[in-house]
Amino acid sequence: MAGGRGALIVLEGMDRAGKSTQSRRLVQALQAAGHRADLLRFPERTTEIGQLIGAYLARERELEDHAVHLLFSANRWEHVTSMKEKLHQGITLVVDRYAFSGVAFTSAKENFCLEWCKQPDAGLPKPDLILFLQLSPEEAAARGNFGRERYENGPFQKKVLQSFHHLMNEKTLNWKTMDASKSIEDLHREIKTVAEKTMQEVKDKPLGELWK
Ligand code: ADP
Ligand code: FDM
Ligand code: MG
Repeated sequence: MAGGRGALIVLEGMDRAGKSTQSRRLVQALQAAGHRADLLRFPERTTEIGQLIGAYLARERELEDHAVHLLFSANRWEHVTSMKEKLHQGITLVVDRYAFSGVAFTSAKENFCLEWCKQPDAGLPKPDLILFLQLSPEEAAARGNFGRERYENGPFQKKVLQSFHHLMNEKTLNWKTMDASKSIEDLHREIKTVAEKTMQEVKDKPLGELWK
């Protein structure tokens, strides 16, 4: 592979931490610097599965909790072939939420354990870097009120955050916690620096498998 593979870089964090802003900004900056980079987000609401998820999140339809968990995972699996192709062509993928959101949100529900939640995503392309954008609930609230989507309420988000902390304890994954209270530009510069370092480090390394 001339030039090596692209890096798989995931942004995670609580609602309004700046994941979507920073992932867009990072892709723009990488492209402007001459790298090949693409933006992905999960859920990817444009596919048939994604439309079902979108309707569930908008509260337009009900789905059983296990079933919707598997749909979120299936929505990632349906993109795996194209993700691997791009990575192997040397394109870096910046992903706005991934399996960690999947596990954190479902395991915040009653009667779901972390292990069951992780299983459907085991074997997905393993991120080379996971940036956790950390922001207090108070600072997040200052960025605007919750919208009307499912899961957008304080008590549930608190449980989600606890689940994220469990996942971040896994040392086989390259988590980096970023202070998301910084300005958009300052945070962007930090993110771009760690992203470019990771891209350099992994270009000749094989892509891993998540949770395997
Ligand atoms: P997320 O995708 O994590 O929910 P967004 O990127 O959509 O978050 O940002 C949520 C809101 O906060 C948007 O209105 C965005 O413009 C604003 N925002 C994002 N990052 C910052 C920041 N570093 N400082 C202040 N406001 C921000
Ligand atoms: N979400 C996201 C899940 O519950 N499971 C998942 O696997 C993923 C990727 O969907 F509430 C939740 C998290 C959030 C919602 O919102 C997606 P955004 O604003 O599109 O990120
Ligand atoms: Mg977002």
